[in-house]
Amino acid sequence: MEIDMQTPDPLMGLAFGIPTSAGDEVGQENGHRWDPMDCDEPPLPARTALRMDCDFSYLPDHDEDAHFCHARAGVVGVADGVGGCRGDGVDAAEFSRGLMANAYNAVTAAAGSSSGVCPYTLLEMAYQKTVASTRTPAASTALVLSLADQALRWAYVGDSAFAVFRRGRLLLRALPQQHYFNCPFQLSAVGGDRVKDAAVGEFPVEEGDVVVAGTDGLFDNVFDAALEGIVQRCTALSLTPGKMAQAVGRLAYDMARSSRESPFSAASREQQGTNFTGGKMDDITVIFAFIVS
Ligand SMILES: [Mn+2]
Repeated sequence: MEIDMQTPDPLMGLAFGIPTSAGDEVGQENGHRWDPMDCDEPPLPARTALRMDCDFSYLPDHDEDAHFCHARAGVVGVADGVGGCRGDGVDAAEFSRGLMANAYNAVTAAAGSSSGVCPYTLLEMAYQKTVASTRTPAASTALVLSLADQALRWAYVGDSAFAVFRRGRLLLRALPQQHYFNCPFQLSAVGGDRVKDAAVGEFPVEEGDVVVAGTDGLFDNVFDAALEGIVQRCTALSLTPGKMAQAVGRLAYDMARSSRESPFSAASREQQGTNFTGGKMDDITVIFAFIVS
């Protein structure tokens, strides 16, 4: 099976040996707002030039996630086409793919400029270009992360999220934006939420930090503590970002198909009073970005 072939050997069988309880004492970040103009300020002079080494795993279910990794520019993006408009001749992936393609093209065009990419500006530009080129009623979440010298900056709308690990411990976790259970904030050409609703912020990173970004196919299936555990194991094995992404993608894939408690079932019980257990079948996008010097 393809999924088995792409799981790193040392990690086969580990998926269910990892604790799945919620973590504690973790910084949660709902994106304190910054004035988008801040992005025009040059970043602080770098003590040590940091860069990003990134790779991904994508395990499609209905194939409506989209993403990009641009290591040289230090920018990653994740988007999740919202399935509510699937059918009726609507391609629910059209807006997510448009956002990521337009963002990636802009990053490529700007690569080499020294000031770093502003995630909010990039998301706004990608949104405007996508709206100008499509009339689809499809909608999408979106997350853009960028490394500007010593700072990781972000802008996101919805429940595509990220986490930062330092020396194996979860340090920062983006909180999803949702209107109600299983209904994330979403961008579309025909109304809905706006880029100005994005959670934005920045956080000082160090060499050795590990950034994990993904769609709800990851974060609704893998508890933070389990993610922390697998990051520690992968780090001990000196795995590459790509192999780590595959290992975490495999964990999310197995959790989605299990009857075990998941973040999704826990939220379903807490927010809706259901007694559902098990994971969430969904596209799974996982990006690992190592902060290196
Ligand atoms: Mn999803």
